[in-house]
Amino acid sequence: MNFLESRFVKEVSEITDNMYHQGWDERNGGNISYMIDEEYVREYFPKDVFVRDIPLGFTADEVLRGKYFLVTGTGKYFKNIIKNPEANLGLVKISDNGQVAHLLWGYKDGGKFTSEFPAHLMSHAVRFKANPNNRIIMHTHPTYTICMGACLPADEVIFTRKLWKSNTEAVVVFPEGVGVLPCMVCGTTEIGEATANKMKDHRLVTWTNHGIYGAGNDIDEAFGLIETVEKTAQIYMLTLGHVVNEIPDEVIIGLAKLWNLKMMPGVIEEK
Ligand code: 2HA
Ligand code: ZN
Repeated sequence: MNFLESRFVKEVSEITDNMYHQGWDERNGGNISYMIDEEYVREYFPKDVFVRDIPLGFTADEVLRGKYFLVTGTGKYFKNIIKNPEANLGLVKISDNGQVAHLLWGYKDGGKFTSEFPAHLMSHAVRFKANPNNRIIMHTHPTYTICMGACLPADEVIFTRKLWKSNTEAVVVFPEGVGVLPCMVCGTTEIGEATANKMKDHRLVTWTNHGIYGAGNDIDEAFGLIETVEKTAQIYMLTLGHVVNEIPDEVIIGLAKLWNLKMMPGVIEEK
């Protein structure tokens, strides 16, 4: 079977096309990594034959060694993936020493994985330990989320509270709240470590003045988390300075009780 026709390539091509059309992924903005179980890889690659090796530039966590990832390429545009997945995506296997990505498929024009691969792999390791079903790390630049981060202190309790108070869906979709990082240099192992540290408690982490990371068991979960933050941030920004009806704390607590959710502590005072 041809990997180009796999559901994995199809899913990533379709969601990146969707995200581009949301206006979130200008130029080469955004990146996705999809951990694919070996049993599925074997349906397309009966044995490992590597096209070339690409150094990671850091040492991947032990839980990721020998694992396979379908990853967007550095400098590649989300809008082009659906037209030419083989040039814009790559399937890599993390080496046994955690220092190399063995390329099995893709990056056809000599490219390599996204510059944010450290943040992706470090986040995968943390989410995988918290939840062995996690498969997706997704990064994008949603406009209203970036606007909202610019209008608030870089504080996850404040950011989460504003989201929960603006849209009744928010606490239901992300009861654990949203992690917030201050503005930092991206593409580095430092921002990767900081992101992964937040991913211990959150499936969502914003990078102030830059964008957001989402994690999930599948593309729908990661995308659904991000689109709910973005929709809520849009509501927040469009009503900023005009709000008459803010969601009362009692309703947020009521929603969490109704759905049996554990809320991020310190955001809403329980009475
Ligand atoms: O890949 O989004 O954060 C382009 C970016 C960098
Ligand atoms: Zn980015």
